[in-house]
Amino acid sequence: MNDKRFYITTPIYYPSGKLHIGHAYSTVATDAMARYKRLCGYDVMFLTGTDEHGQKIESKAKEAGVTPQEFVDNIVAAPGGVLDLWKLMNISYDRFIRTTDDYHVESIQKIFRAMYDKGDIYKGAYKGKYCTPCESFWTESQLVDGKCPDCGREVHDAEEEAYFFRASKYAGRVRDLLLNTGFLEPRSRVNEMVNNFIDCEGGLQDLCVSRTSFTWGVPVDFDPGHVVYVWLDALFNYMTALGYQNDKYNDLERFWPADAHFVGKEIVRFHAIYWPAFLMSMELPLPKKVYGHGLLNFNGDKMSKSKGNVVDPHLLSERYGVDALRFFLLRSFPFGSDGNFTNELLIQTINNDLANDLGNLVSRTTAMAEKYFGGRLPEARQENPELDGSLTSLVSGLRGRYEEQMEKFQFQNALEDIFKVIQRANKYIDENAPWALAKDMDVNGPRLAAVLYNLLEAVRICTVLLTPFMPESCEKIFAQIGAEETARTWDSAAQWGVLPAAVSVTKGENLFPRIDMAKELAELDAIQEEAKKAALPAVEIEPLSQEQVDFDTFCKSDFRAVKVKDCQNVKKSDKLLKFTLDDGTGTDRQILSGIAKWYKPEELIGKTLVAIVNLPPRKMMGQESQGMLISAVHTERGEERLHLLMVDGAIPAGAKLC
Ligand code: ME8
Repeated sequence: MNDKRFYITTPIYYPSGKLHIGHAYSTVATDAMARYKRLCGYDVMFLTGTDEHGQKIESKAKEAGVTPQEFVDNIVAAPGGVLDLWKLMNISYDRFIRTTDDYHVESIQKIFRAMYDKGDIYKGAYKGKYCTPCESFWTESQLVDGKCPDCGREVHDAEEEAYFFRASKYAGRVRDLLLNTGFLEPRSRVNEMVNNFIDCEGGLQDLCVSRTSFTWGVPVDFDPGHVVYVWLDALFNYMTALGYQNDKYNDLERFWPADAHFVGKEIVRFHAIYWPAFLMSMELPLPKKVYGHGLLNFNGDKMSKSKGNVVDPHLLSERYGVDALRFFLLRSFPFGSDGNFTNELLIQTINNDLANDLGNLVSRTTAMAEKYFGGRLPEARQENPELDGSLTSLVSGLRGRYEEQMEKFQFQNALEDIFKVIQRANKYIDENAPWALAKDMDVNGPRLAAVLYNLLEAVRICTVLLTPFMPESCEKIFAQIGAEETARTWDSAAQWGVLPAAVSVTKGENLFPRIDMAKELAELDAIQEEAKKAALPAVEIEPLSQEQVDFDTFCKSDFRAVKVKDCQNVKKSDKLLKFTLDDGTGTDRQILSGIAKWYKPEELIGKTLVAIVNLPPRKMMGQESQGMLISAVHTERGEERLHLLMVDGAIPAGAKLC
């Protein structure tokens, strides 16, 4: 059996809505790492999944009028859901766990009981704020302006019976783990964790690990009414998915402890403090590393559904191809820091790196091999150490440099090393001017063959190393440059001259077409605008007035049915319409109304409207308005809407409305 093993995980996603590009970021990075390790010959276990319990899911399901299980099934397994997205993005996970899977639920119950039996979980009271209408507990810090973050109403002090985990007991060991080992990376996150949560006033607090105010969770089997806190439930997925406390799988011995948990920086706290403390309590080996990657913002702003600025990985994959998107995510942002996603950066990266550098190199090389040698290089080659050395020496150290960066999860640097070679190879074409050599094939044929062979070798080695990032495109490149299986391996990436001397080359499709930046940006902006609008409330109405009006005052307002005899636009005004109205008195009444945005004059002639007729007359654009037409106003997806109040034509002009 292969004794090189590697276990890597992504966070398991909270299926409360559609996944966005930030979610895809963790998973694409984990996938690249898993593929890299497989390339290096490791037996890899790559785990991902979904974290399906908790109050938020319960209330979202309620809003949607479905059961929580139906709600999560719809997001995880339905078309366009999480499983589909990972398939689309070529995520090569080996196992997918859902925390609602029976085996996981049973395992969590056993773990909870074991911690309780050991005395590490005890019963106490959870003190917090309570919102009665929402039946929700909140901590002080969750409140918005001291009010319920869900409904905005007053909250009051309350206590809920709850189980607590003795995190405080493990504070010293966790502190030591963080400060004195390489457990948490990047190192910059270590001090933040220690200072804020362990060395803070009061030290590391015990953690509330059960709730009674909702039911969508793993039930505590020895105390009905309690469900297990969602983070305890979720974190243990990394072990239950290997068979810990269940018979479903039997991979613990082989894969635990995990080699790396990739997680976004905002959930480092759970992975770097509570997760090791739980494992210490269960006397289990600790994972080797937690890596807290940065978050992606959009145009400098946090991505959020309510702002309508979440970037949709389905849409981008469709427009640019999955590989281009995967590549962009890992090429453009250093993994440990936050990144600012912009459409310009995306298109620029695709155009510069993929279309200009890599795409050009592959298409120029294969096109020349076809043009000058009919696709098959002659074996007679004439090397020129002076001219070839700068390319071959750069290529020969590439695998080592790449490996060093990949082992540190520095994907951006690993790609940078590859692209230095690609750029060098493009320069090598210009320096050697194959088109000039081709003018006299009798003399220069062997030299030209050497130039093209060297280029193919450079492309091959870069492609082997790019495979974890762009698996499909690399397959296509291998096919174009005639690289068989043996020329696609990790070992072959450290060897020069693996392609056969008489290699066969076929120029294929253009792998990365250039994108017209201006046109594309305009289209993306339009899509973005639509998304923003869609995120706004469908209908917004003005809150009801709190101020009361006494009956007599109200009765003074004289509302009448008025029939439109004529209606015209007012010169020099794009807002006003001028109405000539029959108000039943026999004398025409003129009213001006700022509704030109919503109505064309001819639509209104003959209609019966409602007007208040005893307002003092006022001048608008030099013309007198004798009253006001009544209309209904509201906002729809951020846009103001107006409808004139129209009444049945059977109501005679002048009829009083009261
Ligand atoms: O946190 N940029 O689930 P989740 C980069 N269920 N990464 C982002 C991101 C962004 N804008 N937004 C989210 C959870 N992520 C828990 C995990 S693990 C036992 C339980 C990342 O769906 C986020 O940091 O809210 C996290 O790593 C992952 O997406 C899942 O987030």
